[in-house]
Amino acid sequence: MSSGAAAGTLPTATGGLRPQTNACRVSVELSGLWTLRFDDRDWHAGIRDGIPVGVPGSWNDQVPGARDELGPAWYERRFEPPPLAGREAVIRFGSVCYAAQVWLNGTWLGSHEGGHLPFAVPCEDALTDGENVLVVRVDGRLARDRVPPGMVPPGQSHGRAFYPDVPYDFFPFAGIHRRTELVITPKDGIADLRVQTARDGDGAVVRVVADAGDGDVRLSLDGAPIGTEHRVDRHGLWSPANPRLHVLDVELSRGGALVDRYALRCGIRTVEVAGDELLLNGAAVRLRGFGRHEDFPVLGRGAHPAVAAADLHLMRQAGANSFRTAHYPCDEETLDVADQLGLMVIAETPAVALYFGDADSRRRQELALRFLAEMIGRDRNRACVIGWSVANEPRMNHPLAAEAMRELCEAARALDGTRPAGYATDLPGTAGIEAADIVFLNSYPGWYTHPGRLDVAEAALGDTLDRLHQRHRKPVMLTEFGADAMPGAHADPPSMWTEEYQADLIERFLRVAAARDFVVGTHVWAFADFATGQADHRPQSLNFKGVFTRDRRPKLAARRLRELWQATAATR
Ligand code: BDP
Repeated sequence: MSSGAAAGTLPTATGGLRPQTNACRVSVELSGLWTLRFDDRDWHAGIRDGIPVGVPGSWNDQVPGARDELGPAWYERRFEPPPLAGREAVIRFGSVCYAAQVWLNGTWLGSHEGGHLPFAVPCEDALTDGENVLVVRVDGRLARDRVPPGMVPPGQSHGRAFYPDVPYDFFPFAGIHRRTELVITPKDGIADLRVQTARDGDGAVVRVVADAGDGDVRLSLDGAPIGTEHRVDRHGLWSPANPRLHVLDVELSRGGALVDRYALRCGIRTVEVAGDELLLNGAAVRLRGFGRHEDFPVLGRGAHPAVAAADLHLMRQAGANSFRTAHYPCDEETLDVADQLGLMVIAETPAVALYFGDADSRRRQELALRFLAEMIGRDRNRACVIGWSVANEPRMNHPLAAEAMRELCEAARALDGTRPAGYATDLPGTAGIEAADIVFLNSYPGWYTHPGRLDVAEAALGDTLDRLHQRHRKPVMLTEFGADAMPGAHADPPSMWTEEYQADLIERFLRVAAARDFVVGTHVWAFADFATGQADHRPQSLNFKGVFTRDRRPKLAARRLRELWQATAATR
């Protein structure tokens, strides 16, 4: 399992360059009302007697009786395209959960496995001038050979049983979850773009690689021509205090005629791990923020820019400077907001609750590697993304587990040597952590252990952090900690499930972390309450560890965090 070989065989991002509309390119958004059918007859040529359903959105909370439905189901959308004028066309999906098969006018276009990541299928041969019928078969069923896995054998699940039968703590929403676009681009145009930064004194050097075949490529930054290497001084760098974004323009011409153009709005900054510190633009930084699910009433896991903007504004208002996209890559528009507001992001793959040693474990690992490559391919030019989380809470009870985590961390570094990689573990001290650049720790004293004992929990957390650091001698980030709080529940002295208990636990744990220089960040679990399957420990099928309710009303902890975090500088 050499990482070099593994990385070399990984496919590149299948979503391609993010769509945009300009003089050379057209993106037609296909969001809106689609038609849906919940049966598995063959509807690839077009659906009869379907029902209306909103896209993006999960079907589960839109259609009465479909809450636990995971498909397969069929979606249809009719549209008239603008003239192709000799250009290429693809249909690009931002995320379909979990597997998609796509037809246009009865012609097979392609398929994709895995949610939360974009993919594009070429369509110009099937496209007609008039009305076109786009059909997508969506399969959200749970299976052991999928990532994340479902219906796992007893003993391979983290906690208690859920319905639907998932080994992770969030609802397995299904549907077309993000933007779908008809994307028209010039033939042999700009296929890919890579912007890498390296520290140079108190500024940074940017290297731009444009994959554009033959032709003249001209680059400019904020309107001024630049070469493929360009120095930016400290005033031009992106940071939470000054989230400065530049516009990188790429123009491709052949024989003196403009063939293609692409404008990338990007921040320029560097990230390094040095000793026990995480450095942003050469200065030590500590992350303060949340783990955030994409979850909202009615939308399910469907992306909406208003929710993304509202959430990240609330984070900023609380004084947060970062979040983790638990437990899958977030929507691209959310990253736009993060870039603009100066929120640092740990981007996580969909590899949650992996387990090892059965007949499907190599397939799951191949999928985890593929999804990691797709995520890095999509997000590698983002200033806001400052680290990769290659997995969340894998089962470490098999010797292959440590090897798998090593392989994923090494693959992340081979694909992108400019950001630290790690995986979130709830089992400190297990093998495989040495492959991580930062130890990402999920820890729940005061909740799953030491219930009701905040004093004991505080000491236990300090002890875990110290042992972890002594053993691994690298920075530690507390990627999860928290307590469920029922909105409106109060007690004095605080007791479990009350808003006071949650706020006090968070305050104590922030203090424990602040007292240790090697702790480079604290992310409260979670930003907002979120939907789970049904389980004895999940009242109303919700995880109540949110600092905000599912509809984004603040709990006591929101104000407490604001008081604590607003007093903290962005860097130490
Ligand atoms: C952590 C998991 C997270 C859960 C959380 C909890 O990473 O997905 O939601 O526990 O139980 O271990 O609240």
